[in-house]
Amino acid sequence: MAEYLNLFTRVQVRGPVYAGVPIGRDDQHRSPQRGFSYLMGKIGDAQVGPIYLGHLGVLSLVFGFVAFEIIGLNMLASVNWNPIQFVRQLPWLGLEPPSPAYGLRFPPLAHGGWWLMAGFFLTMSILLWWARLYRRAHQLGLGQHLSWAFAAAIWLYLVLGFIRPLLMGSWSEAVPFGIFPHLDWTAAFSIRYGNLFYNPFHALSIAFLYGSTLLFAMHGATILAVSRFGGEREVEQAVDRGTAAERAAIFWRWTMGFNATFESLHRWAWWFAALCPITGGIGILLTGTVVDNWYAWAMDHGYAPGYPAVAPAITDPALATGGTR
Ligand code: 07D
Ligand code: 07D
Repeated sequence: MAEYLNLFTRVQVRGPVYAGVPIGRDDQHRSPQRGFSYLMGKIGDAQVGPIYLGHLGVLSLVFGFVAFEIIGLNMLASVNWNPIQFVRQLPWLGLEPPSPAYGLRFPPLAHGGWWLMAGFFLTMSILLWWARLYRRAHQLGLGQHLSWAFAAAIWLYLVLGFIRPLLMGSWSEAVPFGIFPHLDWTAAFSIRYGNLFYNPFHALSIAFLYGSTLLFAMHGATILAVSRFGGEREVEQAVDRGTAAERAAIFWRWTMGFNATFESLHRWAWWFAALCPITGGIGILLTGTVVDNWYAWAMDHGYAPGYPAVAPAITDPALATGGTR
């Protein structure tokens, strides 16, 4: 028996190449390429392919490619079509949304029109990919847990780039495309709305983000630790506990008095992961629409301490008129 006392994959299962369960008339969409890769086998299944490319997959890739091209060519144009500068400056290059003057109108291409088009194609690509997940899971008789989890991430993405800008009446509120430009937007957004740390939904989102990493580490470690007793047969152990499940459960009861089950652990993981962007999206949606300054809001609600009476009353700088605006 292979010893499981290590962190790297030791076992590579290799049978004849398996095309997957027959799925009727859609079988033709499976690519003929399939084979084994030793390196892939080190981190996952050694069999690579066949990949299924139905209409949704192909369409999604085409839309994604168009978005990628629009963004890339705009970035290249911004360095005067100089390929060397393009590579050198890539992390700093961006494609910005229209300025506030355009509101929700379609601006000239060079003034945000390209951004709007890229956003449209990227969104179509992501939604088509979602539909692809849904259809593939359905055809294999799986539950829809993956597609709904992905939908949670898409919710945050849509809030950031579409729903909130619509509510604010301006595309200029949306996120630019680009590595550092989107980080600059994130930092500026936090400052503009009075420090996102005081947004309780940002806090919830962080708790689920950190919680996800903790749960993932605990789960991965537990299963590896009991795999020498057959614990990696998780689903079997969920309905018919063996010594692996018992030992894992006792370990956690010993160390923290409570244990998840082989089944419930996966529900914990699913909800922590999904709630991260779900709560995050709520937090972003409220920002600027319902709450203008999270720090002022937090002081009003006893979530942050108010300034002592010696200091002048706090006014939201964003509401000031004249020079500061
Ligand atoms: C590991 C799965 C693989 C996915 C990868 C991402 C692209 C972008 C496009 C150059 C965990 C592929 C990257 C397709 C290329 C162009 C135009 C997932 C894994 C490897 N961010 N963000 C990153 C996106 C937002 C923030 C990295 C996307 C919000 C911070 C990468 C979106 C805010 C930091 C990236 C998005 C925000 C990052 C690594 C969409 C608030 C970092 C991502 C569509 C949520 C980190 C330089 C990663 C970094 C980082 C992609 C949205 C904040 C480029 C696609 C607007 C603070 N983000 N992000 O590994 O290193 O994810 O930045 O909404 O520190 Mg971001
Ligand atoms: C981005 C969902 C969309 C992605 C999709 C995937 C492709 C293609 C290609 C594979 C990630 C699209 C895929 C296009 C892939 C290939 C090849 C999910 C996304 C559909 N924050 N913050 C969060 C922390 C601060 C700010 C969430 C920590 C500061 C803003 C998270 C800290 C300021 C926003 C989080 C911190 C600030 C956030 C994101 C610490 C900056 C958001 C959760 C320790 C100065 C977002 C409510 C997530 C949000 C968000 C963590 C600090 C700004 C929990 C740990 C105070 C503007 N922050 N943050 O799932 O939801 O993202 O806020 O300081 O919008 Mg924050």
